[in-house]
Parts: sequence; structure tokens; C-alpha cells
Amino acid sequence: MDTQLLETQFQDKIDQDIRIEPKDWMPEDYRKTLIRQISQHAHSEIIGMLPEGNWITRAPSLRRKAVLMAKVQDEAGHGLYLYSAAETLGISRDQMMEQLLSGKAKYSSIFNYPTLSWADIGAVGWLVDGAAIMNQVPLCRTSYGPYARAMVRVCKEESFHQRQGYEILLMLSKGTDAQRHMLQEAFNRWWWPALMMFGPSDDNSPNTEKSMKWRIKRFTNDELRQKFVDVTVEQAKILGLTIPDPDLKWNEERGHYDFGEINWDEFWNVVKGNGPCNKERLETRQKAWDEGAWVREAAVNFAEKRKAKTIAA
Ligand code: BYC
Repeated sequence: MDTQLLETQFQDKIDQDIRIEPKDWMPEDYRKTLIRQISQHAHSEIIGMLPEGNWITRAPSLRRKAVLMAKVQDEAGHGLYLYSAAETLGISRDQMMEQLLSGKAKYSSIFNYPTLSWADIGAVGWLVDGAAIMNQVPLCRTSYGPYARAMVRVCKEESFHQRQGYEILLMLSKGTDAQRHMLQEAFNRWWWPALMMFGPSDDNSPNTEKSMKWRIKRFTNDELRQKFVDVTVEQAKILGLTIPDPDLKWNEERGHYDFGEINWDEFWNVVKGNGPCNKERLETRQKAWDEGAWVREAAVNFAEKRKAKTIAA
């Protein structure tokens, strides 16, 4: 069959919301786009364990420690489902890891900021997981089957994460002046980077058009960012927070909040590797990769031994 016809049939399937599965024909660019997005998403989950892992030993109570450990472990699980989904497209785990460690593959800009106080752990849960839910609930309907199915479980867990973050902050908001101050200070640092998580504005997003056509993305970066602002501002009011944006204002005509200009120089600087923690994050992952070499070797040797035994029997 000629490629033109295959492409038309492929797009028809997409338009009818029929899922694409690993063995189905797909345009090479669709495969590449998915590998890029899913692997970067997986890397974000794994790197995303680091800023929160930083507070496990310092959580203020046994309950908080247990909850935080469970959350961080969930992120590892998300990374693993996503690496498995990407592997169905013909890339190996080792190749993905090589791309991350060499700096070729990106991971979310948000994880290059430090977690300086306990309120940051609440802010990460509320804002970072909140932004993740906004972005990922539509991905449960993404056109590639293994990615969509992985996202269903991820989203259920993310909503628990978001609530645990908000609960931490609700407690602080009812606490002492010092606790309320810590809350506002953390919020001031995380607000703008959370808005940046949705990616560049639509006119500067080279991948959006194709990804929308192929229904990999169901909403554009700006659409999701606006939804996030609208929901989050209301939640911030309950916490008694001031939004660190003098231009934030309800727009009656649009039925949405207007908000100020994002500092895109800061965003691209972080994406290019020059954020406050980029170097530290990659060094930590490199160390974990090197120290885990013996585990990978043992697993491969064991699998080979077992295979040889089965063949011999
Ligand atoms: N950070 O054309 P665009 C989590 C890159 S983990 C860094 O709009 P696209 C969690 C983009 O990759 C949350 N880079 O791209 C874990 C592209 O560069 P390349 C992670 C960014 O793909 C632990 C270039 O900029 N979520 O929830 O159409 C604890 C142009 O952008 C960023 C996902 O990964 C960024 N923020 O749209 C707590 C969701 N934004 O690749 C929570 C899945 C853009 O061409 N991913 N870039 O070299 C997506 O939905 C999309 O990939 C994005 C970007 C909306 C992020």
C-alpha cells in the first residue's frame, strides 16, 4: 500500500477517535513525537522525585513522612509505566536514559527549582501536581493506546498528590504568623514556574499544531494554562494567599482571569540547563544510574540463565 493511502487511513482513525496500538501502521513523525513526549514525561516523573525526596527525612511528623514517601514512590511508578509505554514504540530504556543523561532529552522545567521549606512540599503537591492533572487528564484520551491507558492510573494518583499538598497548606494557613509567612513565601516562588510547566505560548510552540492534529495533545499549552489559573486562583483565596501578579484580574467579558506576562527568558534558560538545580539533578541521576549497573547486569544474567534452562529442558 502506498504511504499516501496509509497516511489517510491513519488520520481517519485518529479523527474517529480509534486508538492507535503498537503494531498498527503509523507515520514515522507520529512515532518520533510520541517517543519524545512520553520519554520526557517519564524523565520528569523520575527527576520529580528529587525535590520532594529532599524532605522525607525532615517531614514534621510520622504521618507526613509516610504520606510523602508514598507520594514519591508513586512518581517512580509513573516513570516506569511511561518508560514501558515508550518502549512499545521501539526505543529501549537504555537509549532513553542515555538521552536524559547526555542532556538530549528534556524533563519538566519545574524540577530545576529547589524545595527550601516545608511549605514548598505543600506547594509542589498543590501547584505542580495540580498543573500535572490539568495537563494529564486530557492525555487519558490521547490517540496512542499504551500512553492513554498509563495516564488513567497516573491521574488517579496525581489527584491524591494534589490533595495532600493542599492539606499541608491548609494547615499552615490556619497556623501561626510564621507559618502563614512561610506559606506565602513558598507560593511566591512556585507560582510563575508552575505556569511555565505548560510550555511556551501557542505562537512559540513548534509541536502543538501536529500534536493536536494527531490528537496526541487535546488542548494547547495556553488553553491548559488558562484553565489552571482559573481554578487555582479560587483555591489560593481559601488559603488567604496573595497572587504574586499585579496584572491578575477577573475578565468578565472573557469569563477568565487575565494574568501578567510570563518571564520566557527564565523559562528557556531553565530548559537549556541553566536553572538553579539542573546540574545537581542530572548529577544525582547519573550517580544512581552508575550505582545501579550491577543490578541491571544481575537481572540480565539471571534472565539468560533461566532462558538457557528452559531451552535445555
Ligand atoms: N519544561 O512545542 P512545545 C509530573 C519543551 S511530571 C521543559 O510546546 P510539546 C510530576 C518541549 O519539550 C510533569 N521543556 O512542546 C512528577 C519542546 O522541546 P523539544 C511532566 C519544555 O511537547 C513528579 C519545546 O519546549 N508532564 O507531573 O508540544 C512530581 C517546545 O515546546 C517544557 C508532562 O511531561 C517544560 N515545562 O508541549 C510531581 C506531560 N514545555 O522536545 C509531578 C506530557 C515545553 O522539541 N507532555 N518544553 O526538544 C506534554 O504535555 C507536552 O510535552 C508539553 C510541551 C505541554 C510539556
